[in-house]
Amino acid sequence: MKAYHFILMTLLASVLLWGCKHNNIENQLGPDYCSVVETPFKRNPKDTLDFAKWGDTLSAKISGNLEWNITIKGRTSRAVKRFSGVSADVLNYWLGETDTLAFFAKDEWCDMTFSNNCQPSQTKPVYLKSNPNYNKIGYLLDDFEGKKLKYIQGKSNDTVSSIYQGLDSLSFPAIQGKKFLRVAALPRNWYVGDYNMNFVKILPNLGTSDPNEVYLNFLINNNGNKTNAIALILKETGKNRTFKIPADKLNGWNMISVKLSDMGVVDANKVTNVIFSFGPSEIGTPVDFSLDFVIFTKGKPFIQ
Ligand SMILES: [Ca+2]
Repeated sequence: MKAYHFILMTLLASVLLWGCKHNNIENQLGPDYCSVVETPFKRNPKDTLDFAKWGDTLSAKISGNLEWNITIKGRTSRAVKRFSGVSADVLNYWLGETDTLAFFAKDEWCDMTFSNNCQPSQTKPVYLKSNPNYNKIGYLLDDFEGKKLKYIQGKSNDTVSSIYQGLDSLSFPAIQGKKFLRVAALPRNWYVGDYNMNFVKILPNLGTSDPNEVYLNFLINNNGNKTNAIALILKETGKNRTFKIPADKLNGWNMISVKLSDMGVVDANKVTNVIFSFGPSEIGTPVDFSLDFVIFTKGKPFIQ
């Protein structure tokens, strides 16, 4: 009986101890335990954000390694960017990236919200004094802003006159800035022409030459035309690396991101040209598409 009592008491004690411990854990997760040590926005009280001279856009300190979230929403653009983490120190540098096909823009008011499990969320309005500097986010080849009307080199004389670039919105409004490249033609042949961007090397601009780390991103719109045939070509020391853009499946503006290694690139730093080559999918059918915001990014696509 004594042994039975001993075992029973031990079990009871274990259950009680586990219960106390369990309550302690619960208390640690509760609102009494965690608190905000340093108010969000205290170190950055300005309500104007200039990406040309950016610093930390939001900082806070919480009393433990707890989950936090920052959400930035553009009132005009409807662009959204979210950051999250688990830490006591929150120090966030926002460069103007977006998680959406909408882009943050100069002269826009945004609402920046900080939330965690400790306190009700806090929101601060922030005015964007400048456009994001995309060369801090990646390596921008072209966004067609500030460009003048220019013909693209075409093969057939009868099509060249109807190919143009840099026009304001037309019937297909821009979603990045105000301008984009539009190619429109009714060609006689399969091949209409190409738009060729040559540039200085990727490595000094992006900090890597690993093709597994480099993505090429671009906005493309088929302008409601299903008979575009567009290929993306990367020139890597004389070799052509080709990706067929699924132009017939596009709907409105789309962002396409391609990892360079998936195109067969061996050394990203040896890529010297990005070429968009275009024509009709059937002879006698039109070509009409728009292109914008061609940017290399490191480690991840521009929009994840
Ligand atoms: Ca643009």
